[in-house]
Amino acid sequence: MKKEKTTTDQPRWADLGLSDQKLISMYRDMLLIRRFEERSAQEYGKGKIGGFCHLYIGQEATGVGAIAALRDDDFIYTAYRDHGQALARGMSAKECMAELFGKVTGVSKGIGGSMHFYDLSKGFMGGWGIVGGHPPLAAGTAFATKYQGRDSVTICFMGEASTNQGVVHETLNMAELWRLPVIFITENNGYGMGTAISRAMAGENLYDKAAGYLMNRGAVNGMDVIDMYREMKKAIHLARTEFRPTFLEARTYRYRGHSMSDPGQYRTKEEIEEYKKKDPIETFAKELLQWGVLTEAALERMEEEIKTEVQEAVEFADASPQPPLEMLHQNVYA
Ligand SMILES: Cc1ncc(C[n+]2csc(CCOP(=O)(O)OP(=O)(O)O)c2C)c(N)n1
Repeated sequence: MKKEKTTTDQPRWADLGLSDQKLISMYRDMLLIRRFEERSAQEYGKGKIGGFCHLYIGQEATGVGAIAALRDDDFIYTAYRDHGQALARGMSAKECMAELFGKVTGVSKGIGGSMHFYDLSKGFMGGWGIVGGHPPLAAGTAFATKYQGRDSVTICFMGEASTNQGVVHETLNMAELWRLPVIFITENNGYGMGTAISRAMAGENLYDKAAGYLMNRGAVNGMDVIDMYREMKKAIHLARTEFRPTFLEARTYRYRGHSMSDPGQYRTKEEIEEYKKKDPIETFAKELLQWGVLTEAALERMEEEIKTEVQEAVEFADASPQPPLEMLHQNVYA
């Protein structure tokens, strides 16, 4: 039922200055990611997509809420579960699907594939496959922008398992010591491949790991796009105005396997169903309807538009050429 907007009864985002248009675009981004990824799974099954393919389904609010809080001149690093964040940053469904298909029209010219989306023009610095390998690069970019006297911020998504890597700790230490404008967003989806975090990590709260470096830190509900946006706005403000880094633990969940070849024997169907009850897209749709930001008809229209967008992306990817043979020797060091 639609709620009347009164001064005493306000949506929980009332203090964030989010226009209806922005709220709708955040919702649309999450829905596009979900439909894009569902279709990617189908195309993988048909053999159109090869190699690794890690889906983001369930985690959409984390990427969208964080990226919606950025400026165009900010930078993003992420791990291999990168399709959703690329779409949230405005990389087109066509170019993203073409990359998955290994085609030259893809975001990385078809030579990166699922784990290595990249677009410098959007400050999207990849798509990295080595667990814990990219946080030092993100700190490097933050160092560079500070050195250049710019007020850009760099954000770095990583999985919770990466925080067991020594290099991540070296990076946290230096980020705090050097006051770098970087935000480490650890997407705690509960599992590193088939290993539950409780079996691999000492301690209760992941964000405690940043305590040793006295870094600004905390946890956020990563299944909630508004909570994510709110916490990111605070962290971005600190980074932009005071060069203070933040370690944010986004508590989320992935519905699908670690990658396409995961039998999923390490968790129960019941557990997955419990999380689906808190689905970030469905819960946000309900709220937007309640507050009259969207109507049922608008939601249906959006669903149709996205269906077409994803279908056109697949057709584009399918019809695009493979990278030419001469590219084999380009962009290699030796
Ligand atoms: C240094 C390194 N060790 C092991 C692997 C193999 N590996 C790939 S993904 C993964 C699990 C990482 O889990 P997490 O960081 O929590 O990210 P999630 O998959 O949950 O998004 C592992 C161990 C790797 N890619 N790099």
